[in-house]
Amino acid sequence: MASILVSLETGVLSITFNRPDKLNSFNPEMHQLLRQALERAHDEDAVRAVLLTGAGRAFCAGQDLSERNVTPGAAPVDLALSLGSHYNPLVRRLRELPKPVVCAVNGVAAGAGANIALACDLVVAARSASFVQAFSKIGLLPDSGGTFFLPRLVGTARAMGLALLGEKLSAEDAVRWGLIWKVVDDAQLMNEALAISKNLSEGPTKGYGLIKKAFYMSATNALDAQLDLERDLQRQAGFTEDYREGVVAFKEKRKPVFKGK
Ligand code: LHQ
Repeated sequence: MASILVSLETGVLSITFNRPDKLNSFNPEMHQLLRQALERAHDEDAVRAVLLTGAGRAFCAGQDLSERNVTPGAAPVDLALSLGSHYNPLVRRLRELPKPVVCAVNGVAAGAGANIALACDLVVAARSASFVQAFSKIGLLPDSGGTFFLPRLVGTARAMGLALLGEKLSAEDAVRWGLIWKVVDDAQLMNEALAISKNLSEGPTKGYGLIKKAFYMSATNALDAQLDLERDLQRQAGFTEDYREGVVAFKEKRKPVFKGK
């Protein structure tokens, strides 16, 4: 069985982590297949939204620790190599993809698995799901963007508590804290996540890409720079076919038919 399942339906590219017996933890093959799937999402016009989820009871438990040869007395492993070649490019790919990425967190999301979920644009979680910054339990710090996303999403006090204590945060607390978009009953998770993804896949794709860019740049821009950015991106949005269609449809009091152009 492939460690990542990929299917394209009505504009939504569904990507499913598929190592359920290992709680969908990452090995090199999974990184490679995920990279290919996200490149496809980037390159194919038919892909208008991405839906990321996990098979089985977990979303993703981060790095597969059984793959690492960490034993007493063994030579130290350079973890920067793995971050530089796999995790960091993955986080950049998700943030820079000019199409919306929905994450359906179906179960526990731990270590890099939690932060990859947070790198997605819209996170919906099953009520039984949880988020764990497991890193400190093994002597590490949050990676895969965790030290960037967490304080910005929930504030330094809560981010620090999550990182230092490494305790499970329930999906309900995650939504209450503003870490994620929504929590739904377990049985409803995929229906809800698919409905959101389909809705997005029928939207003004180029405009969505510009929304992502503007929000993600606002994390580091001052107001002046952000106002200039909004002006420049709105120029681009105004040149799209979907903008014209949106305005015409509004005037004609009908539902717009966006083509992602
Ligand atoms: C696992 C794993 C796992 C292997 C559960 N690997 N088997 C990347 C590389 C470079 C630099 C450093 O940073 C990184 C990024 C990272 O992600 S580092 C952090 C890696 N992840 C973790 O530390 C999480 C470890 N796992 C856990 O804390 C728990 O298993 C969680 C909270 C995910 C789930 O807890 P439970 O629901 O109580 O399940 P469990 O602990 O009983 O696990 C079930 C099985 O899955 C068990 O195997 P077994 O044979 O005993 O049934 C675990 O060993 C295995 N498993 N995570 N990451």
